[in-house]
Amino acid sequence: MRGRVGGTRPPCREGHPARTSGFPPHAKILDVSANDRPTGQQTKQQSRTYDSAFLKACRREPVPHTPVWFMRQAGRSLPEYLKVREGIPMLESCMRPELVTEITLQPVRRHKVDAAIYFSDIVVPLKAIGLDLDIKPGVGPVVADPIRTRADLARLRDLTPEDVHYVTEAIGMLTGELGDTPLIGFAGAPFTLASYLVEGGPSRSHERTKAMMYGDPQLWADLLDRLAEITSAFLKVQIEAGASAVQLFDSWVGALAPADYRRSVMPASVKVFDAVAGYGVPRIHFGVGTGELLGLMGEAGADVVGVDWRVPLDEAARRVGPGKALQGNLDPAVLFAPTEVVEAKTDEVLAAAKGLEGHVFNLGHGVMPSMDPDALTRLVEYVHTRTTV
Ligand code: 1CP
Repeated sequence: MRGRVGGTRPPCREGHPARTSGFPPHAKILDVSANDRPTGQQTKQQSRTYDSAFLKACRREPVPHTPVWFMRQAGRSLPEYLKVREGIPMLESCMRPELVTEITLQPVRRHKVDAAIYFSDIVVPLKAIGLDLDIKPGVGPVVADPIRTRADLARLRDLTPEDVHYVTEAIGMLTGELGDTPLIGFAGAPFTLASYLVEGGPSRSHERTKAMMYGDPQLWADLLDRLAEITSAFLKVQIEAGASAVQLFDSWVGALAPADYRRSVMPASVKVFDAVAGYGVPRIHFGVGTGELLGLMGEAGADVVGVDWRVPLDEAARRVGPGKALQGNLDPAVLFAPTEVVEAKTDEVLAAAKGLEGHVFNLGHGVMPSMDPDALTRLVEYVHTRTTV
């Protein structure tokens, strides 16, 4: 099933369990394995945020100004983030709803971005199904026992809403606080998750991952299919709880040639996008260094294709084709240059975005820990000022 984002406004589904109170009882959470929400029905939060600039841009409708948010805006450079995180390990902080709510709101309060992104990490659902992994400061996700054989696949069981009850709780709290600012839910795409699971941690060349993909295509396909199931279930939890859009991060898939992407990765990503198509919330797809894959990543089922800084947006639009919005794409490193340079480079991005059907302004990848938060605040204001109609 392919969903369509746009068109007439779907009805609000009142009395949805996740919306009846700020703290939905776990027992009443819908079975996320069944795609039981009829196409186009919305939670109250999705309805409340429907007319936001961010969701309009995703739907390729006219906007009052170009909406802005930043990947990795939650956490990283903010002093108020470092303060609330003090002494709390990363994964534990993802499981504390009050803390998640606070960290998610911090960049919205400070920078006045047009969307919030849920504070979590792509490995949270894997931890939730019982894998022994941790996020090591300064390193990233590290898996104690990597997945490398058919027998290892048995450790990847289905994800249930109860496994991530803290996500439903946190989104319930968040949507009360966010008002008409949309919340973006997210997950890691099957390839990027597999790269951590197979390598056992961050990797530059993804050699073990590619060795499995090329050397044992059936095991690889089964691994990606398992991860697609888990990822779909995780995204459904977030949408059911009130996320107004979702982003699938395939951060490291730019390591692949288009033919290998199409053959060995795309079917699993298609499965994830199809699983959430019926909700009618925009689906964003992003990876780094994916200039050669942009068309295929759109084809996988995205409504919005994220572009890193290497391909100008007008050229990206040609590669993606009609019927999709684009997100991006200022080089994050530009933020370390003087304000006049940031503004000039931002103008270049906005000029390249002029003819797009829909544009969400973002960096070409995430906020870096050493970035000056004030430079980000100024950037949001600049994009808003330059694009207000
Ligand atoms: O202790 C800490 O503060 C650890 C730093 C940190 C943070 C703040 C990590 C470790 N993850 C996060 C949060 C996080 N991760 C968010 C929060 C929401 C936001 O503001 O965007 C998101 C969306 C992610 C997603 C994520 N994690 C991705 C995909 C996005 C991307 O940047 O490409 C990836 C690849 C990860 C893995 C990961 N987690 C953390 C690190 C340092 C890494 C990368 C490691 C590597 O280089 O492989």
